[in-house]
Parts: sequence; structure tokens; C-alpha cells
Amino acid sequence: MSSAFPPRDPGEEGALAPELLVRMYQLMLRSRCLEERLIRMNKQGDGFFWVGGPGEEALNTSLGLLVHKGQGPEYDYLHLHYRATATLLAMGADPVDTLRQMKNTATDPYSAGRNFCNHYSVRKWNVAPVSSPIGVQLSMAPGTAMANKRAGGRGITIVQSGDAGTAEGDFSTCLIWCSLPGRELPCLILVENNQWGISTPYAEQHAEKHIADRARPFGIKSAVVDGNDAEVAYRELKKAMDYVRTERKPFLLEAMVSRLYGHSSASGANFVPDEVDCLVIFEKKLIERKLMTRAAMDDLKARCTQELLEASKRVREEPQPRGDSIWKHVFAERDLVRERPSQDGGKNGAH
Ligand SMILES: Cc1ncc(C[n+]2csc(CCOP(=O)(O)OP(=O)(O)O)c2C)c(N)n1
Repeated sequence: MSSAFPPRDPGEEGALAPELLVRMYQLMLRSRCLEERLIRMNKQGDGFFWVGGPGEEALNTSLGLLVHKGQGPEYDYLHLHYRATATLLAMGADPVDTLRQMKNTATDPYSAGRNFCNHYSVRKWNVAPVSSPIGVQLSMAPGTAMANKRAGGRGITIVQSGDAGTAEGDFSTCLIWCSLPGRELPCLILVENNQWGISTPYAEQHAEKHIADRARPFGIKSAVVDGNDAEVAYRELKKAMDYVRTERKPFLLEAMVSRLYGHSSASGANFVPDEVDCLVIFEKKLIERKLMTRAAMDDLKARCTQELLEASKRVREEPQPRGDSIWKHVFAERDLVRERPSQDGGKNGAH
């Protein structure tokens, strides 16, 4: 099994390997360009709603690179939230598919034009459908973590939530079920703390110093890390994932991140200049270490922006879902667990 996992990075204890850093930067930049295209599409009327992850790229790119990708309980399960754009891109998703979901075309592979942008669902990679009601994923994660444990391999479950999402009862459900004595689950609980829940400030909601401190009474190990530093994010995430993979026990990682375009299109989706930008920090580091030049970064950004602009124009011409497909994808059309037709022979979508 272990040979299928990403190779250990030689510079794990110090700086990460130069090739890895450049790869991470390319992915983070691509994700930012994609978000900026999505925001423009929404403002131009090519999509009803935008929510996404500008400001969370350092952490989410690292997650996408570290995940053990595949289908079934031998592989990692992902219960993401709606800011995980960079994770999907780092896993190898086509950004054009995200544009399709924004435009709600019939060609959108995540929801066939039914859902908001950045609401992924990829069966072949164990990516559970992203839920708009916040916190739901935290109750589902122990289920797949149990499947990981029973399968006996090294697959783990990773569940993400924002800071405000931890006020939901689902968060407690997750902590309780992951830490039952003698039945601990291999689940990484990842809290991406951008200090806001739409317009509710973190400081008014949390008596505890860190959300990670809530893990302690459950005997769950935890850490708080700077999610805006790509190198720190990658290294700390890897450490936490290695722990869960090896020990088959939960871990709570709280990463401090930014929200660079506000909550969503509902709050205007305008750039917030006084937030820390992980991409700017990373660019400075790469230039200082002479791994990339400013000109090369600018050129990459220009090419990415142009490529996505052209793709968005093509997506505009793709078909919308037909009215007579309205009942499709509402119920399962076959029993996916036992691979046999469901009891009504798959007609359940027809009424
Ligand atoms: C159950 C539920 N309650 C309220 C909402 C409305 N809502 C959408 S996003 C959000 C804030 C979530 O904040 P946080 O969990 O910190 O994540 P962030 O959006 O900041 O990444 C709220 C309250 C919702 N979608 N679902």
C-alpha cells in the first residue's frame, strides 16, 4: 500500500524542495485566477452566486497535493466546504468544469447544472458532495472514517469547516464519534479560521482561545498553524495527515487563513485590501530564494487569466439542463452499494 502514497519530501524538516514550491505556486495562482474569473462571471450575469476560496489557497493546495486520491475506503475521503477550489485543482480537476458549474450548464460534472459554483462532488476521488447548509459534512465524516478503519488500509477521512461552522452541533458530533475510547477514527478535522461567519466576527463567538483547544477534552491531538504561509501549511498538514494515517486516530488542525473577497457574491465579492494574502507572501519568498522572477509570475498570471477568459466564453455556449431532466439526479437510479437496480427498477426519478 505505502508505495501508492506521495513520496516523502526530502526537505521536510527545513525548506521544502524547490520543485514542490514552484508547483505549489503554479497551482495557487491558477486557483486565484479561476476565482477571479468566477467573480467576474457572476458580476456579468453568467452565474447566480459566487462563493469560493481566495485567501485559502496555501492550505487547500497543500491538501490537494497530499491527499491519497482514489475511490473506496482504501483511499482518502474528502468532505470539503465551499472554499476548496485549490484542493480540487491540485488533485487534477479541470478548471473549466468549475466554470460550467458557475454557468449551471448541463455539462457541469459536479451537479449537472443544479448547484452553486465550488460545490464539488467527485465519486472517483471520494469527494463527497459539498453541502450549502454548513457543518453537515462534520456529521458525515465519522461514517467514512469508520469505513476507512474497517478497510484496514491507510486511507483516512478529511473534513473541513470554517470557524463559524464549528458552532453547529455537527462539530460536537464529529469530535464525539471520532474519539470513542478504543474505537478512535482516522479523521483529520480541518478548521479553516478566517475570523468571520458571513458578518459575525470570531471574537464575539469564542470564549476559548483557539478552536483547536476544543479537541483537548476529547483526548484528540490538535494544533494551530499559519495557513497563509504555504510552506508552513504544507508541512503542518503533512504532519497531521501522517499522524492520522499511521495512528488511525483523529487530529484537529486549525489553520488561520484569509477571506480576500468577503463572504460571497451576497456581500459584494469585492477585494478586501487589509487581509493577509498568502499568494503575495509566497511570491516574496520565491523571489528571495531565486526560484522564480517577478516577470515569470506576471507572465503566468496573464496566461492563466486569458485562458480562463476564453474558456468562460466557450462555456457560455454550452447547453443548459433541459426541463424534462428536472427529476434526474434527485434519487439514486441504482443501488450503488450492492450494484443492483433499486427496488423500483430505477424509475424513482420519473414522478
Ligand atoms: C445550517 C446553516 N446555517 C446558516 C447558513 C448561512 N451561512 C452560510 S455561510 C455561513 C458562515 C459560515 O462561516 P464559516 O463556517 O466560518 O465559514 P466561511 O464561510 O467563513 O469560510 C452561514 C452562517 C447555512 N448555510 N447553513
